[in-house]
Amino acid sequence: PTAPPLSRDLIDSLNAQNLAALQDEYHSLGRVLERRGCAIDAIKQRLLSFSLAQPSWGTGVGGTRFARFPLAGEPTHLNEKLEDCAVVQQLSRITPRVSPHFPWDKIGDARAMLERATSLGLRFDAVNSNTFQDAPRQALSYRHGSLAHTDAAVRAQAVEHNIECIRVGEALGSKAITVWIGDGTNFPGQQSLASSLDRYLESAAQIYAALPPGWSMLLEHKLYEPAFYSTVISDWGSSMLAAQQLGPQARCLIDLGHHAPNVNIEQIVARLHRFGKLGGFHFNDSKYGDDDLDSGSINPHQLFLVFNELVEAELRSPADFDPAYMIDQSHNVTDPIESLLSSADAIAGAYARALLVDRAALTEYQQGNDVMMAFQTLRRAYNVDVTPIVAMARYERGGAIDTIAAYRQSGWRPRKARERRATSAGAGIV
Ligand code: AOS
Ligand code: ZN
Ligand code: ZN
Ligand code: ZN
Repeated sequence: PTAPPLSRDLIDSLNAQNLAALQDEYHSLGRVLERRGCAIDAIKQRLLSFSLAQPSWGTGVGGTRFARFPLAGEPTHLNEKLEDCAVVQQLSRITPRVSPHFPWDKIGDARAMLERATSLGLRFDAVNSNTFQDAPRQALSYRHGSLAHTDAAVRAQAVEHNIECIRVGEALGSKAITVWIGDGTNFPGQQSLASSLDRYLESAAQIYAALPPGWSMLLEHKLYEPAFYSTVISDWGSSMLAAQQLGPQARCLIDLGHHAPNVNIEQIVARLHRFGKLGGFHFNDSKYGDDDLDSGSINPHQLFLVFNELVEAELRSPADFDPAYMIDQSHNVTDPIESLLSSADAIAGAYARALLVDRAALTEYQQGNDVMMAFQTLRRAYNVDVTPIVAMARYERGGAIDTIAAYRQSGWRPRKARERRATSAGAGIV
């Protein structure tokens, strides 16, 4: 039996107030799209099968290396994080899975945790290992690296942790492990750039060998931070070569914030898919680096172009198209639930816009080198306000038409502020 956290009556009564306006806007947009030969219901239908994972760590307030400002009522452990994810899911209806992070999330009895998630209407997505910091009472330190460490004993410990994550993930019903490492250097000469990659490949192969059938190993590249001169898996090229060497179950994960400024990420999407290595995404937005700001808040056009490539990739080869979508953000100054709701909406909106692109016309313009009309074909889709389609799909799935308003009316956070213990300013920095 599933018991979602918010009152159904509240959502229904707020939806009742918003429904007439939504229907009016949906039908009016429907007429606009019909004149372009596009059926709004078909777009909505595609949205009905679109979903994203939430990061367990995204439910807590994030911070920077300078400070973290706790929020009264934020979750303090996985049980409470799941509750908050369930709130997001109940309102948005496109975030039914949660991606846990070990050892940040203490699982205890995995079967009980799975039951708890199921009772809240949630499932578990990719497990995340953590060898970028030392856990309390850990035997050997990751100060100078983990999977690529010079000392074989440290590498073995890091491999072991990843394998443990896979085992816990199996019990949780997960199907993938995401591996992001902090390994790299701060000084030229600090490490051999060649040997550190060799060591990584050797360790990664041991993790790969422990993958159950049907599982994926997602390699997440990142060009800097915490290492500031070089990182071992710095870019999609390194990630791709590693994934190719590891085998078919290894694929690449793109965190939108993990590239140098102005890198053409949509092209990376097309490249990875072309070679069967597009594993998944960590959605967020950024202005300068791995800022982990809310999806679509800074550069919604880039998000649209990424989805444009995704829609194209799926059309090209539907059989091997199965990227894992997840939000990976640090909510430092907002209520994390509101950021997750807003981001889920932005991501679904980018997808909806990409679905509006007239593919046949685009191909024709591209083929005929009609540069301006090819561009206009994308522009026309991007310019559409898709809010009514996204909201109608959400409503039909049982969610709230206005998610943030419903969340605020529910009084969830003030209630949790009375129930949950306070967190500290130093803890839980992501
Ligand atoms: C780190 O920069 C990466 O984005 C990882 O995905 C990381 O594990 C996650 O953000 C939690 O810190
Ligand atoms: Zn990430
Ligand atoms: Zn990151
Ligand atoms: Zn990021």
